[in-house]
Amino acid sequence: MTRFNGITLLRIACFVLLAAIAGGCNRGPEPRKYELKGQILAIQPERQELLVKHEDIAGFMPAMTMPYKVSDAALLAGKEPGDLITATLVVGETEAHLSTLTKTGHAAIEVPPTQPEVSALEMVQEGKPVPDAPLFDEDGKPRPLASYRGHRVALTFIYTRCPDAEFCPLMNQNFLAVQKIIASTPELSDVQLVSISFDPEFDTPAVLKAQAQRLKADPLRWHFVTAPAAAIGKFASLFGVTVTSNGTPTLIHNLGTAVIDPDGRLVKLYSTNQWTPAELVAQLKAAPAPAR
Ligand SMILES: [Cu+2]
Repeated sequence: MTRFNGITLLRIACFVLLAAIAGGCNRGPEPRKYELKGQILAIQPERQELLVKHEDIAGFMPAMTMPYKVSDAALLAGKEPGDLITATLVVGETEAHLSTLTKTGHAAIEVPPTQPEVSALEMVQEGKPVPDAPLFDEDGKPRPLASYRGHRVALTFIYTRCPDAEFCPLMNQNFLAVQKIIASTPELSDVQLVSISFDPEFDTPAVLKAQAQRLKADPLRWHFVTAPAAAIGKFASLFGVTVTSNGTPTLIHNLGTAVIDPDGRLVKLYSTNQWTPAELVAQLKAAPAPAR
């Protein structure tokens, strides 16, 4: 069941992430409009807000679950959780809302709704600084994201108990392959790999250290880190990664892998497992090398 949910999430998320997640370059006064297709998971009439699991929004955001305001409370009339919808998403400089909302059908909700802890506009954007996070490493030592400034960084989100070979174990194998490539590529000697667990209760520093050793992570290049439970969910949400517990050790989650430049700006975000070690290395090479 959980595996099914995981795969469903992946399928939903399995669209090409377009170059600009949110047009940091689109600074014009004209709001941008996008067609959105998805399913209502929850409605909060008092906030004029819907939680929508939506498909890829071409040019704006990969498939994910996000809260959206509606421009007019009347749009919510007759809508209920499970409804399949099409909508017009209007994105201004400081706010985003749905200006039309049409019910096209109804289906059972497959995945229990998880409210992301950030809004669409807070998501990391290519070319923009990635917010800091109070990470700590396999020795329990503070390793905030900001401490990686001056390095090109590839980070990904995992948890050590993940049973689904196509998810976290694949991210681990991919990072291992990237580690091998950078070890033999002098121009990438500054690169740091960071695997961030979103399961800090189980993934204590000792557990993370064992995982790092099992995977032969080079302590100079690849760290397994996490953050306090109160901070990790929000940080993961910034990358579109949401995590749902169903009461078992297995977590339902999606994926997020990012390349960050030496100034702490996002270069590239992959929101599925559809990337190869060679592609990630190419993104690292494309990022500016740190000043020496
Ligand atoms: Cu996983």
